[in-house]
Amino acid sequence: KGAATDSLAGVNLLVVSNRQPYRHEFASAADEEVVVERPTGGLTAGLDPVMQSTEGTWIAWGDGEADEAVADDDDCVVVPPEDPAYTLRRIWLDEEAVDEYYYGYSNQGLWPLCHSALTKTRFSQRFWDTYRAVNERFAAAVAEQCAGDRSWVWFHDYHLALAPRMLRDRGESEALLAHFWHIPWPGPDVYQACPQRRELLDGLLANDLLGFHVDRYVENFLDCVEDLLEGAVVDRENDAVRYDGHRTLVRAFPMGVDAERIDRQSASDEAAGFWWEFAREHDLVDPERQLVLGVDRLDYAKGILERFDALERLWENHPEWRGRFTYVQKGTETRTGIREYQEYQNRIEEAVERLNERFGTDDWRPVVPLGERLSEEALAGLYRHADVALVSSIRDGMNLVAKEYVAAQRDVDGVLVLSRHAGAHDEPTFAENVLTTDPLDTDEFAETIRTALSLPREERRQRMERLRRHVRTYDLSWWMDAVFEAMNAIESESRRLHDR
Ligand code: GDG
Repeated sequence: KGAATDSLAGVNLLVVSNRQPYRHEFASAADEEVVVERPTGGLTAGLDPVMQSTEGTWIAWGDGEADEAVADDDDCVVVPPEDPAYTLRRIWLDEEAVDEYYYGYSNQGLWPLCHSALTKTRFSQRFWDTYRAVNERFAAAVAEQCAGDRSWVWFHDYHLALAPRMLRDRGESEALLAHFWHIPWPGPDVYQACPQRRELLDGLLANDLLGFHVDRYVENFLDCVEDLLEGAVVDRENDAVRYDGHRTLVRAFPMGVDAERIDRQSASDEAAGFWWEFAREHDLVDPERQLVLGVDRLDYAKGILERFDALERLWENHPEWRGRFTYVQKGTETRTGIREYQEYQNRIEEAVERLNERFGTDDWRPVVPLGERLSEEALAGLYRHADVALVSSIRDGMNLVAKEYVAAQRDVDGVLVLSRHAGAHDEPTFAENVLTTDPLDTDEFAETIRTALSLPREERRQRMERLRRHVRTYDLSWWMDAVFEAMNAIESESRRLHDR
């Protein structure tokens, strides 16, 4: 924990997100016994210790089967179960609300909009009404938890764009509101396609602090405000917006990963055990056969089909590379209730079959799909042994896989191929030390993979060392500290103005 996190003493910290850090599920269909699923990975795992030390409240959609059953009257449980430290307050959503708020407005409206996939957007009045209603319920819950004179509310992501304004409308003018937007923010050209463009900006500008991963999104957001929101004044010098008598600071906070933990996991017995079994099963023990890895939610924004096109081009144009590397696609099914995702996932399956049929031989399977969810240790083992990682997002807020791969590379031997359209690529150390690709340029992408596979050892080491230093310095706790520090500064400034 850094200095800023320590200065949370005395703060009533409220974290508000769609996903909850702990899920309660029945151990089996017949059983009344409840098992608690712990937070894994990234943000939830990173924020959990902060919440435990500040005894705050986390408000989220209660999406576990048993959640409702274990809830007491006011929907709250204290977590973690073995050492209760902070309150988890669940918002219960019925199937229709999940369909319209989550699968609807959030993931068929805002997700494709923010990833500039306009032909995939579906905006409907029904989706919008439910999105508003659910945001209103979050705002009501937050309002009930705001107590004392130092409530800091930290909203997460695109599911909750309206909640900050709704909270203000409930009379919470004193609470300090921050919002982190985990996905890209598009420029006005794209953004204006959204029928609710003004309402969303209005909702977000009720925050005191609005965070994005990189400057590009900050600029895009300010451009949208300037072009589309009457009455708002953009202060470019300070990256702030004055609107409706309120000032919002808009800033970039490039999110990091818990690099130390991932490095440790990559050296664990579990990582080694998983790796050896996997390597034997897929003929990867041979040092002449390299491993190329992709790890994604199976989402069209990640450019997975484009990756298969590039691999096909590579094996087609350079037959000498057949048999010399295996591509492993660790893919997690996601949002399968949405037609576009179902279709995308089917097309991925077809591509895997096509490549394996076209190039496979008796002793070499070119593409190995891996669908099951891996433990963090097993995943770290895979990262550690991958000679090349491919991150080929068409658009991506940050992309943590790129950073996790670097963090797990304790043998300092692998090469990261990274799309110029992933937020991570905006960080100069990444841009300088990865092999940059443009996933839509199939020939170039194929050549970049070939270059990665044959990069001399010394160059690989130099690049990876610089990347590793970077992800260790700018890790997850650095990121949280940066956000808390910014909140602290805003609070001090407003107190100073108040006291004058
Ligand atoms: C959004 C933004 C932004 C995947 N398979 C397994 C597994 N994973 C974990 C990875 C990684 C996470 O899932 C994926 O994170 P990304 O950052 O790549 O992507 P999104 O899910 O789209 O996240 C993105 C992020 O928010 C944070 O702000 O970077 O741009 O789209 O952590 O490790 N984890 C385990 N087993 C798996 O099989 N344990």
